[in-house]
Amino acid sequence: MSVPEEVRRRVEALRREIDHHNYLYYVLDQPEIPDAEYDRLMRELQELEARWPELVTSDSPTQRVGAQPREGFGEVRHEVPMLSLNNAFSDEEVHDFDRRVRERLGVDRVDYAAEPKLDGLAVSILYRNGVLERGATRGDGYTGEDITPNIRTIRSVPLRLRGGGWPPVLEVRGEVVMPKAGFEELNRRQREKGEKTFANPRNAAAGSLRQLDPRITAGRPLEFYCYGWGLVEGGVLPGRHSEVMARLREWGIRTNAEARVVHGVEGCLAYYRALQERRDDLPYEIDGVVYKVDRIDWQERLGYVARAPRWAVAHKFPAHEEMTRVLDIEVQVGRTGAVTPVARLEPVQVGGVTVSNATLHNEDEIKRLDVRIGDWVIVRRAGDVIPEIVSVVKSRRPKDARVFRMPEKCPVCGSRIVRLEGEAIARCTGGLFCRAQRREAIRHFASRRAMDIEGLGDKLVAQLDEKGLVRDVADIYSLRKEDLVALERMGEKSADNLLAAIEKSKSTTLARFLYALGIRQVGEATAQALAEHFGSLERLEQAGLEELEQVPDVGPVVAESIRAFFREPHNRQVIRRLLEAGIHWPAPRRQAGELPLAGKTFVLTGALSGMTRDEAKAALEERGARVTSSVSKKTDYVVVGADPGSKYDKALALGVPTLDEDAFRRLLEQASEPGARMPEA
Ligand code: 5U1
Repeated sequence: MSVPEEVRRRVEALRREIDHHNYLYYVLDQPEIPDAEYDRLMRELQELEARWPELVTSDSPTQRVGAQPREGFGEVRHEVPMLSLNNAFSDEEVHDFDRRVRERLGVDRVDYAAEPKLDGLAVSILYRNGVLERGATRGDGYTGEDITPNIRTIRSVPLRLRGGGWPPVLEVRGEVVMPKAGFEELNRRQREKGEKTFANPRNAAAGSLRQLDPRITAGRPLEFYCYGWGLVEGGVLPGRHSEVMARLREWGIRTNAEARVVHGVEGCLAYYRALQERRDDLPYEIDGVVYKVDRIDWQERLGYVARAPRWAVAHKFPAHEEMTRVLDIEVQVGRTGAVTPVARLEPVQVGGVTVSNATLHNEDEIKRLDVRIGDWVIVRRAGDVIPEIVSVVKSRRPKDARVFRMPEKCPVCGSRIVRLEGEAIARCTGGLFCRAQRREAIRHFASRRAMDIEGLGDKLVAQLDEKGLVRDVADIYSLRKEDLVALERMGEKSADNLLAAIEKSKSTTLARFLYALGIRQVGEATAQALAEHFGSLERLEQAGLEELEQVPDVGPVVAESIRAFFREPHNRQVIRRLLEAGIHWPAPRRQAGELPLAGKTFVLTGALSGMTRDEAKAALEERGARVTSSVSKKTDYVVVGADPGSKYDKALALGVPTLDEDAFRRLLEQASEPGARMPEA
């Protein structure tokens, strides 16, 4: 039986609709329908194609993972070679680049297309008559590997172009990356399955893309960002790089939202600095920025030298990875008794910061890396996280390199160190008898995101403990001025300041207080969720496992840890003394769902004059709002302070309402009033 006309039409309509939602989701970052609805469309299409196989086409959205594993990769010759970029490592080198460009062109100033340089894998994707025909790696620039089935699994790569007017042959080029969050999640899953983890997102992206079985690639969180083009036949593209990129975007190709046209070398350097500031907040890793002469006729006049264009340069950020030597491996005892091996390193500059220690996490990690004392290692520092050792340079291993052994006794208190079956972490059994655990617990309690006692840092905690003045966190509130001035390096003024900070800390929130207690498994987010759910300490203390597990993110292990904490008489006594000392928080006025900003999502960008970002976030959360880091169509408001970042541009582009500082304050005031509900954005 031939395919009924209405089935044919429905299949085409479904494909158009799914392609449209892919475009909204991956290119514009503006999803319009919930995932469940998307899944329903996809399922309907799959069912129709299963019933009528003659309707299946290679560009159907169902055909991302069709292929079976292959024997090896075929070769692809790049008709237009995939060149590399020259690098600039300083402002001076960028000035030199700009001067050379201007001199060759005989002009005073040049507009550059600037964008992040993603740390991934360069690929070429060829569309013929708007349909994806071939995907290839860069290889040596002239010959790459045919990875078409793998490229097809990447959802941000359209299987066919949108709209019309594209050249019949259009090769786009760009970077395939694994976003940081996806990388962490992949490594977590790999660890759980006992499989190999990846050293960094770039390696993970490369490993995923070079899988012979595209079904494995399909399960990896890869994304594609286009930065240019290669072979173009039978069509005319606009005259500026930035305009071509805008056109590609209209055709459904994802380009980088951070790309800007900047004016002259000053514009380049300002762009570099702004992006460097935000480097750690970006969802993917970047290793610099790229500047390209925007006018294509000027690019053509400048031409190439060796294998790199004269019209572009990569301005690199300081490296996130460096090589150095392991001088020793020691263990550190944390506030929960966790004994963490730490590598003491020959100090090295990594991304502009001197690194002399790197965490080794646990014994299994040391075994996995096979790191020994004396080894040369690659250290990596990304964002605020503690530097890590990525790998060992085995070829440089000295003959006398020593294997690390976990000590049997705690180096601080001499108690036994045990590692329970099934646990990766070894622990000191000394409890609060262990000076390290005691001090860490006090430091944590006083830390900025907990009780926020300014001035109560490492050294002072050590002195207070040594003198026996503070043995547990409740002792902080019995400190007297005469105790303090007797300490080393403590003048009258510092003592007054510290006492004032201690006094100020008494007025807090339940979430901060719970976090400050240092209950195992209860981080900031869980403390917040517990505070929202229970509203009072008494209700939380009395909660059973079942009720605890109803709180978002609280599973059996966390619930048990909370119960164990409150069962312990010593903990209950410390809490009682803290409350007697005057620690208090606002009584719950309403259940979380009834708070005035419940259900509203906010994003903060730029600096507010009267409050820090953490304070603004806390004020919103107290009123029931959610604060997220990226703007989407689902964001209700973007709060815009001085010097806002690209989140502001995105809010404008998506039509998300923005609030300046005054409007934000008014909103907070309104939302403090009893019974207040926020109007719809
Ligand atoms: N963002 C970006 N990365 N990247 C890499 N643009 C860009 N352009 C490149 C390369 C190799 O090359 C062209 C300028 C030829």
